[in-house]
Amino acid sequence: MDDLFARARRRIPGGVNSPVRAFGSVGGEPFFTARGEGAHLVTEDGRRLLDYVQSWGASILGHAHPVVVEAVQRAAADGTSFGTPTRREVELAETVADRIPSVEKVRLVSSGTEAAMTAVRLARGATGRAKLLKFAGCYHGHLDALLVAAGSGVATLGLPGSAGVTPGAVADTVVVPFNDRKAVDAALDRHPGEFAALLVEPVAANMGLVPPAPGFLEFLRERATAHGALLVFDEVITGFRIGPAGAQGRFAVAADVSIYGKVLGGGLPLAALGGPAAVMDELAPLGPVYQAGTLSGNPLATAAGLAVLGALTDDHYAELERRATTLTTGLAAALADAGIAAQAPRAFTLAGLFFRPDPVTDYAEAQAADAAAYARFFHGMLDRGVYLAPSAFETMFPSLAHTDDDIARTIECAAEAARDVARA
Ligand code: KE4
Repeated sequence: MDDLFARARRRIPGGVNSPVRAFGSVGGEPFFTARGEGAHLVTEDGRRLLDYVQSWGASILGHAHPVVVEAVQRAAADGTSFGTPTRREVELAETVADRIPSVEKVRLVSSGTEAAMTAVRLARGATGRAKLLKFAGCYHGHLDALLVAAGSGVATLGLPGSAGVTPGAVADTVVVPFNDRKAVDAALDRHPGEFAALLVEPVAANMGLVPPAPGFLEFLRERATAHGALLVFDEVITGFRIGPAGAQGRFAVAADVSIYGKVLGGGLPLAALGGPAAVMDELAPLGPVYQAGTLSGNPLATAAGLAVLGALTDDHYAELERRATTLTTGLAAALADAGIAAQAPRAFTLAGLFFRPDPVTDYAEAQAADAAAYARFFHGMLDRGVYLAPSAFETMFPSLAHTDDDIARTIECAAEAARDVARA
């Protein structure tokens, strides 16, 4: 078989089109996927892997689900992009607004980064303020202003931020620890009246999985209102994933601007930001905050997104939560039985894994977890046909295609892989 990775490295930096795919923090070379089948990936070298990455959370029904494939095939037959308004953009915006009480209007874009970048500019334009408060370990895409103490690929590669991000680009970005109320108050008090936005992943999933402490989101809601800043929930992962109305539904906390992606696009390049009309109407062409995109609201992506949202019922979320519970309970037991200090947190339908003796509440604690043990466990599982994220700073996404047998097999593999880790 031709060496795809060697060819890739000759023509693509690092051989990948997104750094976290490169296996940099777990070692070894990435496999190449030929196709997806429900809960599985089929690799170019013929392996069939049980996939808990599910395109980093973009797939919730499982890969190549018929309703998505048929919707995209039908849409493609009519053309791939028009650069004009289309019916499905209206239908998708209406669907999001119907499900998220705080969202009256929606702007569709092509990636989570683009949605976050637009949300930052919108918050600054709407408030006339410059400062941004973000949380260490949260990741909002690779926009300059938020590439400080970011999670996901930035954390995976151990980068302080990124070369090319100028001090000026982050001069107005204040970073505090997740779940740290005192640090939030200190930042707000240090810069009274200057914050345009408080940005947060309502359930942090890019430093590993770290749920908000009880009352933390309500605290951020109250402080944002008190200080005249917009509360921006980055729900690219949690949106339509942890419940029908994402984190805002689960925690009953309304954001001023909400960011969506992944599930919303059904695996196609689509993301969105939404909020009250009074805020969203600041966006061009109505308002002075410019934003644009050739492929925004792409007809194939809106077809996929509508197909996925149309297929999801409340019962499906209950089922996903049951599977995540079985998975995390089983993983915790398997690792404990092998005498390994590990945590397997769950946030509704999301599952996490940290190699450390006690629960993780912020980025510093996530960074203190045993990344080498994670890497050994990752390979032990991959060798047994189970694909976890190739980074300790990500999350597991059981899909509706993962059967009880799949999860039982995962736990069996974990017990064996845990013994490998213990022996190392
Ligand atoms: P994209 O620009 O990658 O579509 O979305 C950026 C983004 C924004 N907000 C949150 C909460 C996110 O998790 C992401 C992207 N997630 C990572 C994985 N956790 C993408 C994987 C990658 O970078 O390849």
